[in-house]
Parts: sequence; C-alpha cells; structure tokens
Amino acid sequence: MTVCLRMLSGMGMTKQDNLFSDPKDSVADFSFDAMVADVFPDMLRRSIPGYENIISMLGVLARGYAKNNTCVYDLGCSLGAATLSVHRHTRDLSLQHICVDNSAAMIQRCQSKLKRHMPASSVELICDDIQNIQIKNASVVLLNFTLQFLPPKTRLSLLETIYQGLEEGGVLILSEKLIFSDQGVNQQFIDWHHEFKRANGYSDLEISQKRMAIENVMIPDTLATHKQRLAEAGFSQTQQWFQAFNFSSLVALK
Ligand code: GEK
Repeated sequence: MTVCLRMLSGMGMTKQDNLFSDPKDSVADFSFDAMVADVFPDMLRRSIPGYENIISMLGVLARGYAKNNTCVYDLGCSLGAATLSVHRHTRDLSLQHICVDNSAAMIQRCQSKLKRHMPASSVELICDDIQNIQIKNASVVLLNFTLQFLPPKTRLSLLETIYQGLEEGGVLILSEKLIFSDQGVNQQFIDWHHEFKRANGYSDLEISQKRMAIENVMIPDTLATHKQRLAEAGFSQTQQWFQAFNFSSLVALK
C-alpha cells in the first residue's frame, strides 16, 4: 500500500485514500475506524461531489442564523470540518460548539484539530451516538452526511429531538446522498457519481469494493422522503440549496 501525503486547503497534510485498492476476498462492512480517519479528508473530497463547496457554504449559511450565547451542534462531526467552517464566519459571536461522533478515532483527531484552529472557542466534544444527545438552546444544527448512517426508522425521532432543541428562528442544515424513485434516473445519477470518482483517481475495483462495504451501512433516501420527514418533525420551511449529482444539502427552518 503506498502512502501519499497531500496538502488540502485549510486541512494541512492528509494521506491519500487507497483503503480499497487491493482486491479483497470478502469486503467487510464499512466502519469509521482509525484507518478511515487517517485518510478521511482525501476520501470525502474525492468521493462527495461538491464536499469542499458545501463545507465552506455551511459557514456562510450558519452566519445568518447563529445567535449570541446559543449552541451550534455538529452531529456526526468526523474531523470537525463543518464546525471549523461555522467558526470562520462567526468568530465575533459567543457560541458553544458541541461536536458529536460515535467514532473514537474521529473524535480524537477532531479534538486536536479544533484545539489547533479554534483554541479560544468553547467546544465540547462528545463520543456517543447522536441519538443519545440532548439538544438545547441551539441556533444551528448540522447533520452533514450523517443522517444516512442511522437506521431509517430512527431518523424521524432524531429530527424531532433537533426541532425541539432549536430556538425559534433556528436552522438545521442537512446534507445527504440521495436516491431517486425512478430506477433509470437513479442509475443515471449513480453512473455520474462513479464517473466523478474515476476522474478523481479511484479505480473500478476501489469503487466497487467501497460500494459493497457501504451498502449495508449507509441507506440514502429520496429528496421527497427528506422533505416529508422534516415537515413531520415540525420544520415549517425546507429549501434545497445545493445538489451535485446525487449529493444534496437542505436548509430547514424552525
Ligand atoms: C463532515 N459531518 O466532514 N452517532 C454518532 N456519529 C455517527 C453515527 C451515530 N449514530 N453514525 C455515523 N456517525 C462530517 C462528515 S461522515 C460522512 C460526516 C461520510 C458518524 C461517523 O462516525 C462519521 O464520522 C460521520 O458520522 C459520517 O462534515 O463518511 O459519508
């Protein structure tokens, strides 16, 4: 396995993701372990169309809703990229950042990164399932590509908890991979996404082994399902502000 270091904007040195480059006899379910955490910035940048764009716009969007002396939750924070983006745009406010992830490998790396990049901020890091977290006094909640990893039956309940914990005028920003109800359309989007990954240097073997690893772990919904679920949870208004191939982001207002 070759190790390659790359410089990513604002992220420092990061290892190249080649976790699925060697043929495997059987592909285990994907987990957010130390090996994944070590290559994570490269993995997301080359796998999620528009990832860097979404990250930088999260800060721009959050700026409009973050209120002094409230909490900003980053649920499924991984290495804290979304929290850092919000921080860049809200330095003048007094905010309590609460970053949650159930991967110890992610939380450890997130902690040292946030200490380095936002040392003067109030940040609480929690290694736990986001379903166990009490949300309170929140002006901004980020679910950036995390809801899709929860069992579908539990998703509404999490959104209800978030809605209850948001202050009036607060916002949930929800980014997700999408599926499409028309099979032909769905396949078209999958093909475009795979072409995007090929263009970013992933081989067909890497693409198919990663797909096998993730298919039982990450279960995407349609845009209509998301909108309906958000409405059911109480959100009065939902806007889709971003889509690149089958990856999208929504703003839901309380
Ligand atoms: C980013 N938001 O860079 N409880 C807590 N954490 C969870 C759970 C759960 N039930 N399920 C998954 N995770 C980040 C990217 S990655 C998206 C988010 C991706 C965590 C998991 O450990 C991982 O760190 C994160 O959610 C999903 O803006 O890998 O496609």
